[in-house]
Amino acid sequence: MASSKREPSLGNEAEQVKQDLHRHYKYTLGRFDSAPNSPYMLPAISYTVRDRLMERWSFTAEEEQRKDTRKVFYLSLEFLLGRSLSNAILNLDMEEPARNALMEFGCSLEGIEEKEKDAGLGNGGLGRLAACFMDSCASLGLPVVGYGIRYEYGMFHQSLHSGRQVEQPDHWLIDGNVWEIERPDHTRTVKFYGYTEFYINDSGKQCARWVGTQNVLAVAYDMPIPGYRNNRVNTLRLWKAAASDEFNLQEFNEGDYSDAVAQKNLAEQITMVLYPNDASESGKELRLRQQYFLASASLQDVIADWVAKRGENFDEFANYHCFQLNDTHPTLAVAELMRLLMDEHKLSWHSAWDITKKTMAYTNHTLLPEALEKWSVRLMKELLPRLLDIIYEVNARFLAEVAQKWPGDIARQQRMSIIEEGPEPHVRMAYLAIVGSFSVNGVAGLHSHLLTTGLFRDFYELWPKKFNNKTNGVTPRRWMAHCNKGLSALLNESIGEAWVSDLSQLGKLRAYVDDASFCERWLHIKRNNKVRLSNLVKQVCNVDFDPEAIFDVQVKRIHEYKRQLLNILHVIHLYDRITRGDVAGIKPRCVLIGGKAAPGYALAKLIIKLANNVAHVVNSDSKASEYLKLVFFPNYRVSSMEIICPGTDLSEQISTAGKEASGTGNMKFMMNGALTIGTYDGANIEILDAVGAEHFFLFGLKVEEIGNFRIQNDPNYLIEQDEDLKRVVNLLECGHFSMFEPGIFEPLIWAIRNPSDPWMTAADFRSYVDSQKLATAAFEDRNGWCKSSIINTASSAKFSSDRTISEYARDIWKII
Ligand code: 26Q
Repeated sequence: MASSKREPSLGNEAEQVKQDLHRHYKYTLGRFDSAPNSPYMLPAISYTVRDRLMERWSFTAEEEQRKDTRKVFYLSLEFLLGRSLSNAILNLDMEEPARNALMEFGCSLEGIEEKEKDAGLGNGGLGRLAACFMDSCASLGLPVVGYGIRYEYGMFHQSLHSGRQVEQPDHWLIDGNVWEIERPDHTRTVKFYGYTEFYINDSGKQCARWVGTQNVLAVAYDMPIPGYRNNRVNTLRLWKAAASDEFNLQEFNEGDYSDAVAQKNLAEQITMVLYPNDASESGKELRLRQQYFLASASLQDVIADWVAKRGENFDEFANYHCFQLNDTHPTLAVAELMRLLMDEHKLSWHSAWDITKKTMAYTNHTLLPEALEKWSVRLMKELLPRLLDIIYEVNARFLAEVAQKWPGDIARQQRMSIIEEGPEPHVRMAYLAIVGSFSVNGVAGLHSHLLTTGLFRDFYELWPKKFNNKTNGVTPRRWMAHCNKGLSALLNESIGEAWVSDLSQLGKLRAYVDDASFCERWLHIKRNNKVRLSNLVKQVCNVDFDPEAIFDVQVKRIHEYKRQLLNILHVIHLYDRITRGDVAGIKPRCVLIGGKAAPGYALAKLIIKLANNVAHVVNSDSKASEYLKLVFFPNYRVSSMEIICPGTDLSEQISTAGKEASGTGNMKFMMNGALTIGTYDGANIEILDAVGAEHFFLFGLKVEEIGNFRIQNDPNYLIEQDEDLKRVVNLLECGHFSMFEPGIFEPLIWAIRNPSDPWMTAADFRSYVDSQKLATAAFEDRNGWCKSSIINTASSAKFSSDRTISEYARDIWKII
């Protein structure tokens, strides 16, 4: 483990921690009582922990200054951090002293920790991946800085009204945020609108500058990212938009006060809210402003740092910097770096392009062609005219290269052009990212393969060496050590404590699979975690989950391709069998579904409504509820996953093959000893490979099979042929789950019956139900299941984000 040499003076001695807690409560927060329920205990303990972070943070900063090494900048519109206190306590090894100090106030550590609001600055997988990566970079001692946006409102709060999703604002900063430090001295100015002016400089060279702009300030807020017990603290810098005084003053002098205020609002809107779409929502100007705001502020920040140290000499710049683009969202960085280097720092096109191509790296997270980002040329011309000039020039030079390689192949030039021509021309952001980067990676083996053979095939033919795979991972600190204390204790005792920062140690667990007393303890821990989850389900859904039943869980964003609908069809099928009295082989099962739908995604919202209606019918049927429970768990977020994944037996990873780029929830469940029921898709394939087919419930069509199947696929025929499916669809059609709102599920029925069903719901139904039967039977064999559970955890080493980050660091970033 990489560690900083200097020893921090602020220690974890019980007495010192107690004193600090008292001091912060009284002097920092001005509280003179000591009520156990005081809302100020959370900030008081947070400040106490933060003091210890601060010292290590300053060491890391000092070391970085001194060492002057190559650095990586992870650019992402999303960092889905969740809670910080419990994470900092774990990574700083402060659990005991923190617990004891709080006890003096009559508080429990867990009770205080769960009062912290999640930092929900992301939609789902991509945002949480960025957070796991930050944890791994700090834990591996790597010089990586995260750059993102400090949204005033994070991912919306989901509540349910009559079973329908209602979005409410997530004002996560309302009680203040102990985990950020404002750095007004790092404020940057970001330009919008205006026009390009060409001029001849003193040495007679033609230059361009962007003038007549409206400027917005970017104010830096830094969040500490502690490494795991290595005295290192990295930085996540989040930008907040503020109006520039200069602009206000000008308006004010012209006597238009209200216009000035309106302008201020317009500026501050930029970082007001996270867009809650996890597939691209096209065309929203504010979203484009967010993207440019992040790209420009971050690059200016990095360049200012360089100039302060090295002056205006950029010869070595590319050797010292690498920018990792988290999907296309920050891709304007390609054009912005060109602009800054040419217009502001007077480099030639040639030198600027050389630097850009050597420093930018792009990660793709989607295979859905409709989710590839595009921005209209018209909008870009208005908002970012100088960047559009640059994009056109990049494209012209790129197409010349294409023409040289494939002379006369006009179709190919059109296909590969960064500009999609048509009545309304668009900029294809993924193409800009590929052309401007030295590395393009997918996030799981299959995904990377499908990128080079499908979506980006032309580019792969041109530059095969640019393309690579980096299979995702998740941090074992949050997703095992923190969220599963029972399992952690057992692991520490049996295989030692090193696994937390070296997950390959988990392999040693295989030696215990036939150890009966170990198995008993394993099952006991799982049972405790299931009781904890049952209590949560009781509290938020008022439904009783029996910890003896199999806990069958699907939590993730609601999407057609993720096929929550298929899961619900299976529940309906079980319900149908039980109510008909056909209970042979049916065993108690508790099904939990959770996740948010994009506010504008009607069908996804209808799936939530169906889950709730089916839940209501099943849970209130005396016969069915003996065997079967279903809940739709509201407001699924990072902190709920921390309780859900340790309590899960069966992890649902049932996307249509070829659609889920990787998945990361699948990895969290596996680490915590759940078995997967899943398709041959994304990282499931690698999970299956690691764990072995006997410990995984594989079902469904594979990518290669889907292509052929689609041609002759007729869901209506399949429904006719399959008695079980027919009955399920009949129950839906006869309004059994929509008694009071007849017909509301028509669009979902149509989706199942749709002859061109893109999600293969009917096609995979039979094999899904059969696979579920196998899972039920397997669960009945308590010891066999326990063995599989242990083997799942034991085989999960590959899915540590430490492994993923080591690969990025070695292959792309070249920093180890
Ligand atoms: C884009 C433009 C405008 C508005 C919103 C967006 C937008 C926002 C978020 C588009 C996509 C996202 C998020 C995508 C995402 O989370 N993808 C998931 O990434 C995971 C990490 O690599 C993978 O494991 C999942 O398979 C993938 O779905």
